[in-house]
Amino acid sequence: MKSQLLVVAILAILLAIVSATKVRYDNYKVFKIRTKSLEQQKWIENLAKESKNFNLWHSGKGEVHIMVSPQKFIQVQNYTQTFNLPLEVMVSNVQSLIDSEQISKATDDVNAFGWTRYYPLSAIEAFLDDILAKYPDVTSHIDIGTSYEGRKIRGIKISYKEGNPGIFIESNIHAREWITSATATWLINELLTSTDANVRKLAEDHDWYIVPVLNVDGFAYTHTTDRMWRKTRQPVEGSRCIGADPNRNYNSHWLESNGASSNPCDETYGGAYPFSESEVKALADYVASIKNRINIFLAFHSYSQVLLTPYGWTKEPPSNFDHLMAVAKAYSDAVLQLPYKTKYTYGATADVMYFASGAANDWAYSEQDIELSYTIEFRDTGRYGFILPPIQILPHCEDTLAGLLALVGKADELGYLKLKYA
Ligand code: 0X9
Ligand code: ZN
Ligand code: ZN
Repeated sequence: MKSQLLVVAILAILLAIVSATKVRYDNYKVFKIRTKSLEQQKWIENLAKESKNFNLWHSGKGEVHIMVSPQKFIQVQNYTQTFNLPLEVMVSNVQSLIDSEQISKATDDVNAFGWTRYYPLSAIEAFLDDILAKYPDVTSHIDIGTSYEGRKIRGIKISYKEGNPGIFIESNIHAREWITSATATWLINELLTSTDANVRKLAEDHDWYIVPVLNVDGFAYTHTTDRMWRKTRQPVEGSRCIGADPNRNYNSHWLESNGASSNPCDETYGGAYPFSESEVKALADYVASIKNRINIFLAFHSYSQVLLTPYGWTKEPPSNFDHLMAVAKAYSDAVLQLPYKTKYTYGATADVMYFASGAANDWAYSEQDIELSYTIEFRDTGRYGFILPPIQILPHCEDTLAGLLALVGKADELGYLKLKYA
């Protein structure tokens, strides 16, 4: 009996040690490299596939951001020197960024949800419960489903009346993109509490379906273990690597045009088959069940400050590309009006960024007939990247609200908010 207790105690201690061990990024740098050709962009992307020492933060036309361990600085420098590519240090020590992101934790109360810091999943869930209890007449809980590790994926519907057009927001599908769920929760609160006439109309004349954290397992993991985790947490059969890129796992031109990887160790691994990730499957099933009620689909991501239209898997423009661009322009113009002067660009994913197949917004557009469908990459453009300082959360949320007001206004003007169901 005694020895059994001892075993349990030892196991508990071991577990505590394992879970307390956080991945550290001491002296890791993020380099901004200006590339002159697609070949060079690809070379750096390929380098990033060796995931221990490299991690791709951003890749776009003419510019790649790559996180590099100190041992590999020389390799990157050699390459950029050989091809005479401008190299800039964007982040000089990733760990100190992560550390300063945590500082506000000490001073702020987890339970007083105030958007002055980033909160763990439990606090976000408590926030949702609070909102549901406070506004029972206009909010309802959406049970999206269950994650691989058994967490609940929660959503909220805000509806003030019958017969509204619908807006669906998928957020934090990529685990490390914390600003997305901070924004989604802020938006929920704003739609319910704002007294601004324009915001009241935005809130009350549309049905809102918001999933603040879709990749719940990955999100939890970024809090407990590895701040830079992107994928899901489902082990891959026959591989030592864990997780798939959930934004390559939707059943829409899955794994086509090199827009995703079939290597489980890659950051853009598309999964073993479409919808192999339970979080993605759950979201897709839910959206499919209400697709007639959805006029606009938005996927919240970071970073780069860009609105991405379909498609990600082909450079062929979608049929209503002009409208998609006009609506994106409205968002961008409105954000630029604010004192923060945040610049959002816009364009088709495959054009302005890279090929991405099996992504949520393409799936919503092509397979669910939701004709206004965007990936929005939030702040910033690389100064802090994924580790956007908490002090920027509220200003960024204001940006987003101004953008959404304009986006929805333009969508209405162009006739996209008509009811699709009788
Ligand atoms: O690569 C992605 O999944 C998104 N960028 S991120 O840096 N947040 O990972 C962009 C996806 C855009 N996809 C389509 N419009 N198809
Ligand atoms: Zn296809
Ligand atoms: Zn993302």
